[in-house]
Amino acid sequence: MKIGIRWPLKGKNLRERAEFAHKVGFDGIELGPEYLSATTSEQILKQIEGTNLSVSAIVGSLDLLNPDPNMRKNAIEIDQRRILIAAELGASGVIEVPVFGPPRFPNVPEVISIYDLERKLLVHALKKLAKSTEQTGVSIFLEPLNRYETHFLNRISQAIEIIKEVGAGQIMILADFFHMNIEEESIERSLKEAREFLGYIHLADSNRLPPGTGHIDFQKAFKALKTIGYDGWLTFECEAKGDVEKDMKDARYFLKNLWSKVNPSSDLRP
Ligand code: LER
Ligand code: MN
Repeated sequence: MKIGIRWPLKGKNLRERAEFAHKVGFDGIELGPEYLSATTSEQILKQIEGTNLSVSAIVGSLDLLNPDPNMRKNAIEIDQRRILIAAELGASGVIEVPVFGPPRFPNVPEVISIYDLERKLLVHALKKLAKSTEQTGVSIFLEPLNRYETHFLNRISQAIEIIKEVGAGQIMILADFFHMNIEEESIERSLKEAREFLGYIHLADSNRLPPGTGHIDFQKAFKALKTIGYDGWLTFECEAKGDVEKDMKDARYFLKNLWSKVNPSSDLRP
């Protein structure tokens, strides 16, 4: 079981945050754009040196469905560079949320729905990125978000459809338990359906607080992950309830315990 963290972290800069993540017992750290724009891979690796942390994944352009064609082209180029950066960092993939918020394209329902237009544009962009994923072994992780954060990609089944339509490269799914709790009929069933495309996981409870503090049934979800043989990252993306260090230690231990219950042979490092 590889547990990573995106937030919450303590510390002002990457070095301090990496030291915090290591101290709490995490295996990896996920990097957002705040770390990626003005820094080289070498500088990033230097900052986490000695902490034993891996970079689990990095964030992509988040702009593949910009209505401006020049911006879309630019977003693809950013992602091609991010895939190379991910390879240099040893990260498993580049996270893509195709669009946040409401639709930004004009509605022409006589010809095509906004969803179909966006889907076709996304498939076009992903086909271009597929080559870079094949050359590097780094995946693109498509992340469905709940309906209050995006109008477009809300459910795992939609991501599967898009990936099948691309039909090339390592385009995988990022399953975020917080969003799944809102959008999926059953977290376990959707994880099983995603089986061959499931590349990465974001963990939070139903309330965006640390796992174990809401009403998601993590034991059932972990059983589903065991059934499909998932061995990728489980990365925290939640808010702290009180003291960040204590909350992260408790939640990490809660998950390790559950994991060892469903995988009796796994180690339980406190
Ligand atoms: C936003 O809610 C989220 O889950 C992030 O992973 C998006 O990048
Ligand atoms: Mn997420």
